[in-house]
Amino acid sequence: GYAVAGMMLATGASLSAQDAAPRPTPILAAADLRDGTDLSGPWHYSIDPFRSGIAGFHGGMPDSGQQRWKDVDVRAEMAKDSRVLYEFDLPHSPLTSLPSSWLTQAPELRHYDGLMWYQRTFAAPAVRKGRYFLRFGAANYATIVYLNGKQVGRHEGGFTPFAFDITGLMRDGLNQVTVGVDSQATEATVPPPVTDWENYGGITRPVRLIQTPDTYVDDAWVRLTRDGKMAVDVHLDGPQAANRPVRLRIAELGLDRAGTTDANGDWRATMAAPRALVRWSPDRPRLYEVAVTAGEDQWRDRIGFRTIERRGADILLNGKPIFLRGISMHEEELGVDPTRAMTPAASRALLSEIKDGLHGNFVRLAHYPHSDVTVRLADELGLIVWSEVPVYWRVAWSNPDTLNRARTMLAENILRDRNRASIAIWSVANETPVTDARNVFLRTLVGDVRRLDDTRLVSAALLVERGEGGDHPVMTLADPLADALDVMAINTYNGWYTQDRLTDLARSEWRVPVDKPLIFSEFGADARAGFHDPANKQKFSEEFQADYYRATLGMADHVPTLRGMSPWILKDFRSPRRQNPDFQQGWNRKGLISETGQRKEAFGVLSDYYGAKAEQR
Ligand code: GCB
Repeated sequence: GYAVAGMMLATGASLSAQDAAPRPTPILAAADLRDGTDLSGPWHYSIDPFRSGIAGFHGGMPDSGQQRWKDVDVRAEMAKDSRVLYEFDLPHSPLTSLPSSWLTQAPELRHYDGLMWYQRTFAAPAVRKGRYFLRFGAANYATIVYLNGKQVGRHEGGFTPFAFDITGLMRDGLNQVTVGVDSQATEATVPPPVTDWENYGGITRPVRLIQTPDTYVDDAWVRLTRDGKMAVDVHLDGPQAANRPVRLRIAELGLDRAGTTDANGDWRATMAAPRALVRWSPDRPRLYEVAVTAGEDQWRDRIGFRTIERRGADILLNGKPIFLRGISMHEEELGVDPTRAMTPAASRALLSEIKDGLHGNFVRLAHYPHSDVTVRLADELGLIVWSEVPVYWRVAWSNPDTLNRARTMLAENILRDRNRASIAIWSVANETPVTDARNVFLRTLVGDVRRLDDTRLVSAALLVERGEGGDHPVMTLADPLADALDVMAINTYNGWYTQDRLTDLARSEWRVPVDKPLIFSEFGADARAGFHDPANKQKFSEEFQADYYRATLGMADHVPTLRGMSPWILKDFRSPRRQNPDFQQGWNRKGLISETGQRKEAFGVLSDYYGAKAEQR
């Protein structure tokens, strides 16, 4: 599709040197807390399965009658002049409500995978001053944006934010925004076409018009360093970014520090952490109002402060060893017809099941960056987060464009979220078979993480080799990438995808490097909520799943370096590859709760286990 040709570096990210992590522009850190106009609500939509609005059928520019972004009154022009032809008319096309995936917007779109056009108008502020950005929380997968008939930019990647400066293209009165979103994955995209989740095409997170002064705080990162100092990095953008006075304030802590940006608009400072600082932890998720001022601009965020490190096989939070009592989740809300639009309420319903229901302190946000709504809520509720990019299964390891895509989305993810205390682990990949090309690719991503954020741990969910030890399975981690990681993570499904008897699992032998923490980033078994089979405990019964959890937790207890787990998965989620008509009906049923929130028996097994572990501390 058009998604691939010429779409790389769509954010304007520069990859000048191979060793520099790409830096998307603008960053607009903490954009969700900036003043702006929410463009959520009704938008017109129109399908374009042959991408006629992107290229003519013989290549080149589309015919003028197919140029969807045109700012024309189709009806009036055709009525006036009988030679005029338009084969679209977005302002008279049906309406739907954004954000949401188109899969739920009309029954005939349930399996649509391709290019979709969206359009709406908004009124310019009566008095315009400073700069205006059009900021998308996420659009899946490749996006092209026009304002008043002119292209403002493109972006690739379904789960990270992007923004365009539209100051110069805005006009008085009504402005027309047209957005083409193409959901189709190819061998070269990230993720590639085959995954185990629904590909929710469309604009799945809010679109906002954000106003800033001409020179504004584009990025600010305030954190504790590994040795417990307070550090700040600020980047200004605009005509007066250089040699500009800036100020960091955390009023509740009496912190007030002034500085001056350098010629590039950067200010960096390190200082002693204030005495009164209460460190963020799952038990006490304290957040502070942080302000950075520069000229007319006032940047703010709510930030928690903590340290996270590895010492030998231990993970230390604020200097103390911690066990991660977690679970994995997809970005998919409860209900029979989810559309991947995470409202605060939808996110809270899921995270509170982890925190209160399971006695958890950890969540793996699989398999891509989740909404900022969810990450902020994890900050607030006190859940430690594993955040990852969709480098999943069979990626085109040797394709430099694919690598650039992955690097750009990783950078966008980290730059959006590195002020979130909840995030402890950045993961660069999931279940990727070992090859030389893959090792080079993933080591590049690990290097990028370390350059962008030296305060967190790096991991990847790895594959493990299964062998026989006579009467017990022998699981060996022989992945050369393990060297590059702080935390090793393994997905294990013995007893579900293998013929192992659950009663043998506890005797499994784990051969893993002993000098680093290990996490079970996944284990799980399907069960259809309400299907009981106490006598035979066949697969898909609640009893089988509960037994599987007991057995796997028993196995986990015998792995000396295990420091946490995020079983698969909190909630049943849509997956087109799961078509057992009796039990799955298009859903991966490994949830501990069903799609409507019904708890399965295994929920109680894990809840009891975590409850007891939480007491042990
Ligand atoms: C895995 C994948 C996850 C799948 C899960 C499953 O290992 O990482 O995305 O959904 O297994 O259910 O098979």
